[in-house]
This record gives sequence, structure tokens and C-alpha cells, in this order.
Amino acid sequence: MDIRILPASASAYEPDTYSRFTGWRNNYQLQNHQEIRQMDGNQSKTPGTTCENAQKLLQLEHLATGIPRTNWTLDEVRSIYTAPFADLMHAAQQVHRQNFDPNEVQISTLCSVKTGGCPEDCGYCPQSIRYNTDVENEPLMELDEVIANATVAKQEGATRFCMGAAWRSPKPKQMDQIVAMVEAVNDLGMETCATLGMLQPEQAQQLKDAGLDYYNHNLDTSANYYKHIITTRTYQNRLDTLQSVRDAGLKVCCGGIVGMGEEETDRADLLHTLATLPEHPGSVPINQLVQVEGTPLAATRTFDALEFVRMIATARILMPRSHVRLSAGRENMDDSTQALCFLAGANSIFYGEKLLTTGNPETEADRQLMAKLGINPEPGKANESSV
Ligand code: SAM
Ligand code: DTB
Ligand code: SF4
Repeated sequence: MDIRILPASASAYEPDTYSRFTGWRNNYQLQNHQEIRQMDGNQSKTPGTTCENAQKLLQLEHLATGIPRTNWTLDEVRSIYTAPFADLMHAAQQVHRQNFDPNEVQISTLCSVKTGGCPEDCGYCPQSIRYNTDVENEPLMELDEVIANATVAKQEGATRFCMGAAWRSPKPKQMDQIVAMVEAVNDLGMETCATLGMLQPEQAQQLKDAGLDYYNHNLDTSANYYKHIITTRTYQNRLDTLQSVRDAGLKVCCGGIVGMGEEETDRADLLHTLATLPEHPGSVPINQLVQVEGTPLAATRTFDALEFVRMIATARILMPRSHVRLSAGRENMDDSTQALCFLAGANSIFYGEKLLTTGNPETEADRQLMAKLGINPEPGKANESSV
């Protein structure tokens, strides 16, 4: 039986192809069963496989090409996110293998170079001055201490060092100090990443000139849900910073957080926004909320592990050449969940026993997990061939 279901003229990218799909969880139900009827009649059904199943699979494979595109429709994102789990995983793995070695994971280590006392009101964050958490405010870290931390991180196997500061945005003097840190970490042969809050175009340029590789600035959640999480800066502020970062020629690291009480539609919206930026972010961190006592989101309902895996798999399909980072929240995930995330296409982690202020799995536990899964660290720029 010939199961070419889409008419030859129908491209995966034409909205018409998808307007026939309805609903959210029922997104695969055809409004028009014409093609199914054409295929039906028990001519040559594979045992256990209905024509409708074949339709679903073809639909997903049509979307999961492994070739980057930035014109995804929200319906497409939703239909990927809500696909039957096995189909979603299969498609994500195909895309992953097309673009990456599936047994390699990029290793980043975080360092909080300026901790606590932040004036912003991000509802998830233990570093906001507005919430009563155990985080102690600290001044900007001395350059020597940053170099010492980066040296240890490198010895432990990290190839990227990410410096985080609890700022709304950096001031000129602080920029000079950060520039010195970036230059010093670069000299160690590590990739550098910084996350310092909002940036003006000239600040992004200054970081680029210092040799910074990546700038992390997350969208955090959907544009709609955002107002429930942060009021002191807008979604547009975040998009503007990302624009400045891109314009300066820095690589973008941008993702979000799940488990903040948002709906499934918000997660799809966030992924849609990320995947339709003018360029896909080079790194896409998917964080699971780390609930910290004293923050407004401390008692949010527990997030379902398989939803997290869906998030990773959908990000992998939508942004096939980006590193998708299984980011904060690993301490609360068992080995099986993490393994599923790697199968779904996650290929980056934060390594080291601390994130910025909260815990991360012990390095020995991570080593054992990677050994059990046969995962190797992705070589960093120090190991790149100069030929
Ligand atoms: N202050 C800068 C900013 O917000 O842009 C940089 C540091 S901030 C801590 C970086 C990111 O960490 C946030 O955008 C958020 O996505 C993530 N983050 C912070 N607290 C978190 C938590 N409790 N759980 C998960 N992710 C968190
Ligand atoms: C990202 O997406 N997650 C990291 C990094 N980028 C800066 C931060 C996670 C922070 C978790 C809470 C904490 O440790 O303070
Ligand atoms: Fe400040 Fe960043 Fe925390 Fe928001 S996420 S409160 S901006 S440190």
C-alpha cells in the first residue's frame, strides 16, 4: 500500500496542511478523514498499526526534518509537543543523530561571580533582595578566585565556564571587571559564557571584543505567563537584549524554566518563541524550577518528569543544531529521567556540585551516570584541531 498521505503540493510549512488538525491533546485527529478512507479497507494493514497511526508518524516525520527553520507555526509546535511519546522520542532521536554524536554531551560549569542582593523580582530566584532566602549577599568575586574556579572546572572536564551575576544590568565599572574575567578564562582555553542581566548594544560589543563566546539570557516562560513571574522587566526587554547580543556577534544561550505553574500551552509558546527568533540560540537551557524556600514559587506543584522529557524532545526537533541543555533541576531527577532526556536529544549539562546558589548532582554521581550511559564529554575549543 502506498502511504503517501499528504498531497504532493502540501508542504510541511504550509499552514493549510495543519489547519486540518484540531485541538490540543487531539491534535492528530483529522477533520477530514478523506485520506484515511482512501487508505483504509484493510488492504495491507501492518499488524498493530492503523492507518491513523501511520498518518501520525508521517506527520511528525514531515516536521522533524533535522534541518533548521525559524518559521515554525504554533500549531506545528503543539503537534510535536503532544505527539504520542514513542513517536516524539523516535523523531527527536533521528534529528539528534542527524546533527550530533548522540553519545557526546557538552559540559559547562557555573560560577556565581556576584551573588544575591538583586533588585529584580523574578519569582523563582533566591537571589532577589525582595525574598527572604538563605542566600548571603556577596561582592563581586576577585579575579584570582574566578581563575581558580575556572581552573578546577577545566580539570574536572568542563569546556565552558559560565559566569553569573545577580544584576538587573551591569554598570560601567562592573563591565570592566567582567571583561578581565572573560579574558582570563579565555586564556585557560575554555569557552566563556556570561549572564549579567540586560545589556545595551555597546555592552554586548564590549563583551564580544573581550572574547566572550556566549551570552545567556533566558526568556524564562511564555510571553503570556511572564507577568505572573516577573514585573520589574518586560518580555520585550529580554528580546531586546537578545537582539543586542546577536548584533554584536556573540552566540546566544537562551531557554527557560518549566514547573512554575504554567500550562502546557505556555511551554509550547516558549519553545515557539525560541525557535522563531531570527536565529536559533546556539544553546538552549531547559531548567526545571528549583524550589527555594522564601521565594514566591517555593510551593509550586511538582512537575511531571515525562513533561520535562517532552520539552527536551520538542526543543531538539525545533532547533536541530542547537545544544539543548538539561539544566537546573537535575538534583531532583533520577538517573532514568536524565537518561530519557539524553535519549530525547539533550546534549549539554551543568557539571559541578553547585549551580549558582543551589545544588547540582555530585560530580562522582555524574561520572557514574555518564559511564553507565556510555556518554563522553564533547571536546572543547582547546581540543579543536587548528588545521
Ligand atoms: N541576573 C541575570 C538575569 O536574570 O538575567 C543572570 C542570572 S539569573 C540567575 C539566570 C537564569 O537562571 C534565570 O533567567 C533563570 O532562567 C535561571 N534561574 C534562576 N533561578 C532559578 C531557579 N530557582 N530554578 C531554575 N532556574 C533558575
Ligand atoms: C540557566 O539557564 N540556568 C542557570 C544558568 N542559565 C545561569 C542558572 C540556574 C540557577 C538555578 C538557581 C540557583 O542556583 O541559584
Ligand atoms: Fe536578579 Fe537574575 Fe535572580 Fe532575576 S533571575 S532576581 S535578575 S539574579
